[in-house]
Amino acid sequence: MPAMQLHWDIFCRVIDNYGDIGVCWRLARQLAGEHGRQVRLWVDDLHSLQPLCPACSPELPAQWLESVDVRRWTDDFTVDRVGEVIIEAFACELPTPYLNAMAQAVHRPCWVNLEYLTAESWAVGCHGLASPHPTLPLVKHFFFPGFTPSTGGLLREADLPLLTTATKEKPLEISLFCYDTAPLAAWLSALAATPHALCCHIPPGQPQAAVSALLGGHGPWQVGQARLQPTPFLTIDAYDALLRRCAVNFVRGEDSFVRAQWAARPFIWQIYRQDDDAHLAKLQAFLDHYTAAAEPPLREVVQQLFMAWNTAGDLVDCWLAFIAQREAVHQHNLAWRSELMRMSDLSTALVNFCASKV
Ligand code: TRH
Repeated sequence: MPAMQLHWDIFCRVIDNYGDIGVCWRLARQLAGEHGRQVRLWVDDLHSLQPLCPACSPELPAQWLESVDVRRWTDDFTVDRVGEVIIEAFACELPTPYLNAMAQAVHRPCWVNLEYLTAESWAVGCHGLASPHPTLPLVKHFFFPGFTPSTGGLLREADLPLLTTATKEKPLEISLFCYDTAPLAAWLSALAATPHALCCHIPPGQPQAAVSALLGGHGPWQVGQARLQPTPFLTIDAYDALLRRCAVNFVRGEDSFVRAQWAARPFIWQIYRQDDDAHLAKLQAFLDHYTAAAEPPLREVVQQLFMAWNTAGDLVDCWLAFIAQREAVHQHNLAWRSELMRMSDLSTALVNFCASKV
C-alpha cells in the first residue's frame, strides 16, 4: 500500500469573481475534513475568500480556517517545505522557487493541474494525461472534473444534505446569481407576465448592479407579482442552503452551477463567456448530457430557456413554460442528481488518482 500523501499544497490565483476560490476552498476543506490531509491553501487574493468565509482576514499571511492552513500567496514567495501533492488550480502557474524545490525533493511530489469543468467529450480523453516539464525532472498530470465516471467527477461532500426544503406556500422563492450580460430586461418582462407571486433574491455585485441599471435605485423592486429583494452575499454554506430552499435558482460560472445540481431544484445556468463563443459548445455539451433522459417536451423547455438566457434569445415564452413545468424539472433533477452521485466525488477521485502516481 502506498504511503499516505499527507501534505497537500493547493495554489489558487483568483482571475475574477468567486469561482476559482469557491472551488479551491471547497476542495481544501474536504481534503482536510474528510480525508485527514494537512492542507495549505495558497491564495493570491484573500479578499475573494472573505465573503464566502467571513472568518478569513485577507491581510494575514497565515491563518487556520476550518482545519485548512490558509496562506497569502505573494510575489516574494519563499519555500519552507514541499507537499507530497501539489494542486495547481486552473493552470495558475506555480511560483518558480517552489517548482525548483519540487524538482529537488527526495521523493518526487505528485503534481496535478485541476482543470475547469466541462461536459465536452474531449475532456474525457485528456483526463489524467501526463505532461513532462520541459526542463525540470517533473511531470504534471491534468485532472478534469466532469459528469461521467471516466472524468474526475464533481466536488461533493460526504454529508451533502439531500433534502430540498422549498416552501410550498406563496410566494415562490427565486435566487438570481448571474453576470451583468444576462438578458435581464427580457426576464423582467417575463416576470411581469408570470402568474405567481415571486420573491427574487438578488445578491450584490453584478446581479444587483444589473437590476439597478434597469429599474433604478437600490431596491427592493416590484415587477408584476414579483418582488426583487437585494440580499447580502451569503457564506458558502448559507448559499448552498438558499439553493436548496428556492423554487428556481439562476446560477453561473462553475461552482454555483454544480451546487444547483446538488440542490436539485430547477436551475438555469449562465455560463462564463469565452472568446469566439466557445462557451456555447460547452453549454450544449452539458445540455445534451443533462437532458438526455428527459421526455422530449421537457428537454425542449429546459434547453430553450438555457439557450435564451445565454444568447439573449426570446425569453418570455421559455420562462413561462419553464415555470409551469417546474415540478417536472425538479423530478428530472432528482434523477440527474442520483445519476451523478453514483460517481466518486472529486476529492476522493483526486486522492486515489494521486496515490496511484506514487
Ligand atoms: O463567481 P463566478 O462567476 O466564478 C467563476 C469565475 O469567474 C472564474 O474565473 C471562472 O472561470 C468560473 O466562474 C467559470 O461563479 P461561480 O463559479 O459559481 O462562483 C461563485 C462562488 O460564490 C460559489 O462558490 C458560490 C459562492 N457564493 C456564495 O458563497 N455566496 C453567495 O451569496 C453567492 C451569490 C455565491
